[in-house]
Amino acid sequence: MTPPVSLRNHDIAELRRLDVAHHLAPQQDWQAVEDMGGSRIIVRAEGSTIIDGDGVRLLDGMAGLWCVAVGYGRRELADAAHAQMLELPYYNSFFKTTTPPTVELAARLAGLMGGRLQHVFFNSSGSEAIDTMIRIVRHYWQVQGQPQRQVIIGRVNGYHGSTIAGMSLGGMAPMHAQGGPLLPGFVHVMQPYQFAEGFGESEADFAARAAQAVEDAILAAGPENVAAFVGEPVQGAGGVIIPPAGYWPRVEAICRKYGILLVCDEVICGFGRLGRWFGHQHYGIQPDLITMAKALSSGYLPISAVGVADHVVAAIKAEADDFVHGYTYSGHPTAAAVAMANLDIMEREALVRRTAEDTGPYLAQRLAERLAGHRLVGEARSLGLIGAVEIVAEKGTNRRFGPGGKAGFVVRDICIAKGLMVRGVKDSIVMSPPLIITRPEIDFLVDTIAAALDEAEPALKAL
Ligand code: PXG
Repeated sequence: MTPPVSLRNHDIAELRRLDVAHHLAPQQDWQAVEDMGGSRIIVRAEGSTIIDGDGVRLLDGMAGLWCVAVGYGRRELADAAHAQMLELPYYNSFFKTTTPPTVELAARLAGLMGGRLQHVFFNSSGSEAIDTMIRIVRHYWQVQGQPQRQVIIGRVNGYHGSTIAGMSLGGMAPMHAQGGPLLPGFVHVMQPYQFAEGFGESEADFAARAAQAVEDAILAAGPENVAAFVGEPVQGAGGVIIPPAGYWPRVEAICRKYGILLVCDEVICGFGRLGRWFGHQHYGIQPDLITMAKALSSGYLPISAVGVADHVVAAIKAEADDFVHGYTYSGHPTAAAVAMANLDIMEREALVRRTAEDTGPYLAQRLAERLAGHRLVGEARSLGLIGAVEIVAEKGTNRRFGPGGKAGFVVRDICIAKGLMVRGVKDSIVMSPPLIITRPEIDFLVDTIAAALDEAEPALKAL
């Protein structure tokens, strides 16, 4: 056991009391937090390891919340923020002014996106990026003289943030149930989740069927009314849904056939997660817009962006009027400076190539060796450094323990008790570790999930 680290005089018991009394945590059951006596307080982190107030060390199999690509404790990022704050902590980009890091980051992202995606609009969060993307899409069709194109197609179980627009576009049933009425104009099609919805079907047939759902939705709405299709290259929060081969090229072709904008939400897949700078590059498709956040700054400061293709920007410029949208912190210089330093690290340490050629394949190999054959595992899948383990009641089927989609949470809690932070999503365990994760840490991650599954079996049978 590693000895407890310095607690820097945090009074953890008092913090937990105050947490219950005053802090409303996002996407949580506040009563459940109170019943457990307050949240676990994370006080420190280094590399791929987080450390809580009791000195317990956990391997962070989620990179924070899918974001801390370069790992924790990077002095370089703190130095970048420090230097920029002293020079110019903030200035806006609203009135024909802007700041050096803002422009430098836009140009750098244009280089990483490549192709037609040469323009960048900044925001602070993924949800804000989604709102910006919707505003640009709508404005684009207005200036194109087709203002009736208002329908935006998303997917069931897609996640696009928690603002009203983001959750309306997203397909999270619990969010829809609480957050209604949804904004009008959003339609949801089936997700390309073969394990749950195409079990036993050939991959090619399932890819064709899932893509056909997009075309059917376009035809149902009337192609002349459809503005865009939006999807995560790999659905993250929905449970790491890796689409079957052929799905994305088909969806792209369908969008082109009807002249509909193709949007990839790269908030999780962007910046190396799938082994390329952006997820759409892995699938060989060319979206008209992309959204990005999270690993853009490795979560050290909030910043997000929308990448926009030349032809979309050209159409809006031709209108010669203000695009009346933007946030106080759009292009925040300190956040942009930290993002630049973060990209410096990613490039210097070749984290994208390492994910594609070393750690990503190694994770896939370890999942195959250690988990795919486990009697409680229906499927263990990964792409780059994102993965999921499907928990099943009967090997060789996709039959679950109980109807409530709770198996993932049972196994997750045991993983945490064993020193591994992962997420449960319904009946699966999902992982998205920092891109700096090492092979021994990948071994620990996979071995811990296997041990947790063994230990969970009685509790799973009781579900
Ligand atoms: N798009 C995608 C694809 C996301 O994953 C957002 C947009 C919204 O980003 P912000 O920065 O506004 O949160 C996200 C965020 C989970 C979980 O439970 C995932 C996210 C956020 C919160 C929880 O896995 N992703």
